[in-house]
Amino acid sequence: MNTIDRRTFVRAGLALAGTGLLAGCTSLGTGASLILPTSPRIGEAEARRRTTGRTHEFRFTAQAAQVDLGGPQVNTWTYDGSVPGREVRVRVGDVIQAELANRLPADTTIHWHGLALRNDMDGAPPLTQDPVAPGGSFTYRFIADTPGTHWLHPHSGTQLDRGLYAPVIVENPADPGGYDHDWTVVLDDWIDGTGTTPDEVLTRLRQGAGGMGSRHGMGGSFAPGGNVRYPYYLINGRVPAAPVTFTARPRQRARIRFLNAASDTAFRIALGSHRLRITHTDGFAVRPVDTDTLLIGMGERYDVTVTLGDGVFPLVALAESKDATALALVRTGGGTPPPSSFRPPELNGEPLGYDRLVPVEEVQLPVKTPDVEHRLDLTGGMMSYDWGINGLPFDPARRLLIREDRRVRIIIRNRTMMWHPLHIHGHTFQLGDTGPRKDTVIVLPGRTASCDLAADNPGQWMIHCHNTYHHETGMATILGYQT
Ligand SMILES: [Cu+2]
Repeated sequence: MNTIDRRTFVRAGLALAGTGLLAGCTSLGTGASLILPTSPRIGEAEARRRTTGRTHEFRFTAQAAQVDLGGPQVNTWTYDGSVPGREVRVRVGDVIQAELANRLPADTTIHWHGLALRNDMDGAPPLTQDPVAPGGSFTYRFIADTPGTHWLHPHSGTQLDRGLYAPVIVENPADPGGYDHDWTVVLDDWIDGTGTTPDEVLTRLRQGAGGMGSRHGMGGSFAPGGNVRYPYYLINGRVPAAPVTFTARPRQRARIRFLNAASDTAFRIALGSHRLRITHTDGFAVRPVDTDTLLIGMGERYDVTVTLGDGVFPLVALAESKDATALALVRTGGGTPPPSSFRPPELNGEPLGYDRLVPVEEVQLPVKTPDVEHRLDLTGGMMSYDWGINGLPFDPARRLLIREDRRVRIIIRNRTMMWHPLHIHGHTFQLGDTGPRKDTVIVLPGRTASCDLAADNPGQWMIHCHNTYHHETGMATILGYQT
């Protein structure tokens, strides 16, 4: 177990709060009293969660390993030697007990992305726990009461851009079902072990334009969707030359859970000769809507159902503005797979916008005037690589202060030339008045996203861009409950 006293980091935070060094319009006053991860309020919130009482035990060993991507062999960091890591699958209300053993040469933790779980299990060091040191371990234990397609990954440096990620499926018995297969499709952009580590990518990005055009260069064009050119794009850890194949029978229905685990790449998705019926985003049900293609930002998830034709079909994820694809195959009959670079015409359709997603009634936040409003301007640029919020890089002493049981509105304005998938920990929000419930939202350049949430999960929570490199260089802040 962790040898460092948990209170060390908590005291450090309190000490800062008393110094008056805090800056910014929403910083802590000297009198502010935060609900910390060690507060009894965290356990009280957990006691209010509905549980089945069933516990599922998992063990994740974070370790270096050589991984076969379907041809390319890469040395990288993994959970238990595989990319993606083993899928966690439980039912809503079950208890997840997961031991993380750290055999990496660096501190790490597990963040449970999409789960509105108890604050001290959120895995965001040093805010919610001390990092787990090399050779150390930490056991996560919490009620998983957020149904849907979620995932887990570290929350340290650029580790997410290695092979450290795994799906977390929280099944909902109330889902209508009506499908024969349940497939998970994990998208990723890959560079680690190909001659450049994610840490080196970060260094070059920080060097700005001077670092561009070098080996595995940062894309010279200012593509709004991402700037790192990756050698490979993967579905379930495989390059297009050696795709995973999902098998079924014609006319069967499949539920496909898409999850974008990439660090700097949005993907446009299509299944050749099929329409996708979207049923959920970020775990929350929407009124079913059909589309040829959808765009999925880093950290986002979409569940779709498809009624399968007869033959072999390419499931293609086009790396947005990067002119490269990831591939899987769906096979229900005979036939020759298309070439690995094939792009189904469905990709040329208009990707479905958030405005066409309507949450089902059960997941809609009741209409309420917000008690508090926070404005987050996303700032910075590609050249200076100075990503931040309200013109400032991340400062652990700064908080967006809120109180329990209030309705909170967070207005995110993108003042940059790139788009950013913003992720809020521990909560889900409703986009606008009637938009979908989500935990990660793409905010396009010059656009604004209004996110309403119920402050029902006390603690200290990260809000950040899910572009690993934007997050690491400063586009992050903290949503802080105070007493
Ligand atoms: Cu960003």
